[in-house]
Amino acid sequence: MSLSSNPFSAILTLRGVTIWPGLLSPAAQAALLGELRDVVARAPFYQPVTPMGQQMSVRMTAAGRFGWFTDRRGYRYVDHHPNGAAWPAIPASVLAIWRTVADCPRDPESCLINLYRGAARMGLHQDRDEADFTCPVVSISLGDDGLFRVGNVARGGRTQSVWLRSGDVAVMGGAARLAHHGIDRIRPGSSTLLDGGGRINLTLRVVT
Ligand code: MD3
Ligand code: FE
Repeated sequence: MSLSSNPFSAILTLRGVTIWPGLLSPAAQAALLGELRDVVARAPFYQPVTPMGQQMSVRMTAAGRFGWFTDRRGYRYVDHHPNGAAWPAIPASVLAIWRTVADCPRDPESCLINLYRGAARMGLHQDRDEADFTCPVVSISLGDDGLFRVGNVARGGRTQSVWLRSGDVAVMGGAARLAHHGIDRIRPGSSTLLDGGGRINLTLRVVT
């Protein structure tokens, strides 16, 4: 997949999170979406349930060796979809993005695929279900704009927000790897990329 012609023009740093606005050209976004359609055909979006028994507003699926999963038994990584099938492989174009931005000798073992529609949101949390925090987390945004909030490693304190737009890639490494973060809301109708609207976020992680 071809990335945008001049990806180095406008890198933004927010509390240690490096954002590459528009790293993926519209053509690259469309190609990526085509690969995701094949993944989702084999591993359909499902509605996760928290350990407290609440349905999450975000729908999820995954690719790679592991998918992040939650149900009443807790948060964890599992090697299969709730339908029993192994997760599909991470698409080659997604691995290419990781290798461009992650500055990590390892490839990601997990690509969580989050779908936000309507009032879906994700509250402030840390990503800490992984055994190794030395590689960054990489996030790829597709579709409608999402209001991303990032705070501190410790709970509480000030936060800062930025709209992530379709084609943006965010890298959370170093001290930012364990920062609290979340998605307050999406802006419905801000993109025509996805059939049926909404926002897809790919979150790439080394797990083991
Ligand atoms: C900042 N997803 O699935 S990705 C998640 O857009 C998650 O769906 C959000 O947070 C989404 O866990 C945000 C951006 C992101 C991911 C990991 C981070 C930002 C981060 C880790 C540390 C700091
Ligand atoms: Fe997260």
